[in-house]
Amino acid sequence: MSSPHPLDPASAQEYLAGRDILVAAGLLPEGGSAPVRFAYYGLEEVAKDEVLAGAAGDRRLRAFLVNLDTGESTDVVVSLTHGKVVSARTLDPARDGQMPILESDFARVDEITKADPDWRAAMARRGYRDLSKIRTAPITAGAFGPAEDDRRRMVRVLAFVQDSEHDLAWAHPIDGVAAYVDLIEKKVFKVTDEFELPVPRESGDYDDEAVRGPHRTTLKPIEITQPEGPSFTLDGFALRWQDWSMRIGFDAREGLSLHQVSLDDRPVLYRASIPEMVVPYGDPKFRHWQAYFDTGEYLVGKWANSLELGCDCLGEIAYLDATVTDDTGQPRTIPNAICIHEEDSGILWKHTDIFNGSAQSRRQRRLVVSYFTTVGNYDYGFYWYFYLDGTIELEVKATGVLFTSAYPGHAHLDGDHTSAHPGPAYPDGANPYATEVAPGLAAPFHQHLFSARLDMTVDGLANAVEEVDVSGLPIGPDNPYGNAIVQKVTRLARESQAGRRADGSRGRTWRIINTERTNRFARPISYTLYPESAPVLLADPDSPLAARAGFAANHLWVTRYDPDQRWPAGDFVNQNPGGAGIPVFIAGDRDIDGADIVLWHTFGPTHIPRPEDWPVMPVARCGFVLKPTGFFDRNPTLDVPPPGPHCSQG
Ligand SMILES: [Cu+2]
Repeated sequence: MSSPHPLDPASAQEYLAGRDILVAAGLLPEGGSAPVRFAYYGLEEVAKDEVLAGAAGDRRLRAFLVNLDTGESTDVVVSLTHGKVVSARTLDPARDGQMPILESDFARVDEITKADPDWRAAMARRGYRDLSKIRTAPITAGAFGPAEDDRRRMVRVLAFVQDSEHDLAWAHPIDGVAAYVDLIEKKVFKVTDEFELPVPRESGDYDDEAVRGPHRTTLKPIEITQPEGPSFTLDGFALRWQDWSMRIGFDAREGLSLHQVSLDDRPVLYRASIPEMVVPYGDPKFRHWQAYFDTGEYLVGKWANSLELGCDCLGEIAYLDATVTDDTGQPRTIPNAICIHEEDSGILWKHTDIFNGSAQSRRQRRLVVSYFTTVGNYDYGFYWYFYLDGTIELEVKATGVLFTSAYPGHAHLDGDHTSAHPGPAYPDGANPYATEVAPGLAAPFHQHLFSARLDMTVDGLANAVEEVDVSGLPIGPDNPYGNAIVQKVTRLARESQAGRRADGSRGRTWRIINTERTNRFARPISYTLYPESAPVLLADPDSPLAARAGFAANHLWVTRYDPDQRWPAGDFVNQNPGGAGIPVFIAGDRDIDGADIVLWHTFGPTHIPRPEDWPVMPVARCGFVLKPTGFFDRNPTLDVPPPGPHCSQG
């Protein structure tokens, strides 16, 4: 095995080698009776100090093992370098939570649910006796009590009807009923059946011409060509473009990661990724538990799409494959999972000077590193942009199909087999927690809250964060006409002070400064984080969900770098009782002024679905921007040539 760079993703050969070590250690019985499966398998990265010192480091893999018969869950780290198990810890589910959902859980849950007499009776009462048309959606359980439920490795199941092979099941939710499935006992241990609403009938099959209409014929071709090829180079996982350089990583849990992002050979980010996201739904009825941590519970990287040239990405594209594993730890390659390309991005700068007659125009360009993943009904694209002027942007594209329920008040939909008994659930015949998106079809209000982990190294390791607000000043002796504009700068000195909210009314930004290096104005070299000012977690701070999504209580957290602090909702998110992740990280209240620091940035939309989001949702964008702020001494793009000789006059 040729030796990889310490930050390269784990290879197929490495996964197999790690598997052999687990077998030899007796942790993975082969061909035997104990069905031990991998809920996660990925690279355990070498610590930063070793990487920066140029050490090869110990190449390690981490495996989350689950015994399907006993539920025993073991967190194992193996060293490939030394060919041995480094650590193995058995989880205490009541304290630690459960391992993530397995791929095979989807089929297992469907089988278990459909075999349950109570659930079948609930379906039959709604007119559904042919279970072959019913699709089950297993939803992670959270921790809502009672304790005897929380002790189980479990999911909750909602059901949909798929009328024909190509029908869109999400258009036909069977509302009011849920099955609670114990994945270890392999049985339904509870069915909640609270109300009945007609199953919405209108087709949502957007591939069906009868639904979408004929394709429009008025779009003329757009072709992107780069006759001399792209301006970037990719050497293994090392990417260079203009003054940017970085390494690309990929993990089954968090998906794409970027490492050692530098500009002009000056470091900016040691590591950037989106290690968690939560999608809490705001319907307090029987589905109050509906909230997915797509990363920690379902593993977004594992569901990465294979991208198609000309469909998903246009132009001169370089692709990287991703290697993940299946439940048995066997490697699986996702071809063309990561897309790298260059895009024109409109005007970079432009001016027509009224005095000297100069008329100049320059084109902005960006390097795009992206991937797309499908988690159940939703699809998410993660697009990192690097611009000529030093700007870094993350854009998340949310698309796919809304998660649906039934909307009350459409008794006329009551067809041949369903009767409406919403009872006290919706006394007014309206649902204040959802939008009606098709007749009798509801899309509950929800949030998509992402956590970006930004391990900053702005021109070096000694960094600090300043919160910068802008405001006017009242009329006074120094401001007689009341026009003054000032910045209020607050240094975040300790972790306890650094849980912060965005504030659009003050133009609030966070400046990551180097505490040792200054620019030609004797000001700190810095980068500024520009947040969007969307709501943070709307669930009550005393709610069971808020306890498990501590990171989502604020837009910003700043912690001192610790190689073990990787996951903002904790290492084991599924059925975690709460308090893990960020609340633990900041409990030591460490000094973050002039230190090696990590920013954790919460962002994402609160989604009030629109009728236009149905039956498939046009991309909704969210993200953040990082801009150099005194990192350079002037506009670093004066040397960008005009796009053509006719674009430069005077
Ligand atoms: Cu949404």
